[in-house]
Amino acid sequence: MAKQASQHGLDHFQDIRFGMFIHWGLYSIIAKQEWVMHTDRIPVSEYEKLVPQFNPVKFNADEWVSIAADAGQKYMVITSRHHDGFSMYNTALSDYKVTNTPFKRDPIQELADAIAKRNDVQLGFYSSLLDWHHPAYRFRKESGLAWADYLAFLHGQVRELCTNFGDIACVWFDGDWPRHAIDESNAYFEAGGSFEYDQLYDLIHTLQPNAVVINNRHEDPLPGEDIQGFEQDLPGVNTAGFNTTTISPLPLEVCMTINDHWGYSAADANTKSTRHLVHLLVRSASVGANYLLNVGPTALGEIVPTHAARLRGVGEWLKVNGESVYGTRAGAIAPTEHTVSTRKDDTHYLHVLNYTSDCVSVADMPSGVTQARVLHNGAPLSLEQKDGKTVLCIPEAHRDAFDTVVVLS
Ligand code: JFZ
Repeated sequence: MAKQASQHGLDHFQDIRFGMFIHWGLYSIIAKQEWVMHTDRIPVSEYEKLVPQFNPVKFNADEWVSIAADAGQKYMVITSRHHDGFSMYNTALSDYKVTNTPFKRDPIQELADAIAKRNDVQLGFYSSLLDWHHPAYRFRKESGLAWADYLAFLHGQVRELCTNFGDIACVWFDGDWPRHAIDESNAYFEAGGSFEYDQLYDLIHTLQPNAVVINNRHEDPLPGEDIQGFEQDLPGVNTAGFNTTTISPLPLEVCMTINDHWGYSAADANTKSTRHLVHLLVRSASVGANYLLNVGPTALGEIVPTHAARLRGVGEWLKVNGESVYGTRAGAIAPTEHTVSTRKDDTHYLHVLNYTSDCVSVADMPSGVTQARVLHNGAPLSLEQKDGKTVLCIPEAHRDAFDTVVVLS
């Protein structure tokens, strides 16, 4: 039976509610998202030619961490190694890594150092279960390596991530698909192979008792998985087509792109508006989910300025209204078309996201609520009873452009 994260770690992870996801790697050079090696059928030997080109001279760990902090994001989950198999830190277990590029530096170590200087952001790691580069994963037959060699690599890297960078927030796994290895004639074959999750998760829970384990499997959580993750959709919504899982009683996390791709995509200008991002964050919080919002930095090491600006916009809203997000749990007031709610013990936060008229009515006002005030300016609002519902009218002058929070106590 696999261990779980500590209760403190689980509570803390839910309290922090908002994180920055970072997809960054060799693929950022091609600027056509993180799957480009696969989608453009680039052979390993060709893809390796990106190594001498990787030199993100504009990378500044303090700047990335301060963008996250300004956005109100309390954790950063960065790709330690994505499906392309390239390690973005100075792993001892592979030469295919960032410190062997012209950049030479270890950006993840630098992020850990930048984070250690402050107390408002934590580091977490994305780890790919599949690996298009590792010979024991892909070129099983001709390499003479066995599945056990890949497992030793994967588990060994997770041990490094849990040992070398101080206290971490989470390990975020991805890529648990049936293994398609490649044989001598470059043909795919189904190759099987268990990731030995019990051991892998135990390793994390032993080395980092407060860190939570997430595996983006889109299936019911396994023992040792602390958080149930949803990708590109709110829990219970399935626009992406792959979010058919039932919602478990575990704490939840929603991850989303800020535009339409994870890894840097030069052609993608479809950035979500600040208002929409605030809505997605509070809609996540209202169902008890963290919101992990992705950015794909450029090959030069910059978070795209438009993305940084949107994030800072969310942070401006949170500076005033953060009380209605951090430390809250799923709302007790049922969502309507224009409102959702969050809750902290006996205090309920009604988030008015859209106005079609001046008043909103609440059909299921929790008993004991006698007072209402606008969070951002303290203005008292009256609670009128009408047709068995509680009606709240919010004068225009008291509204927030993104989400007017009404504190009910
Ligand atoms: C995965 C990755 O492949 C992708 O590159 C990115 O890192 C994202 C966060 O996660 O995408 C997935 C993973 C699982 C499914 C679909 C997309 N799934 O199970 O349907």
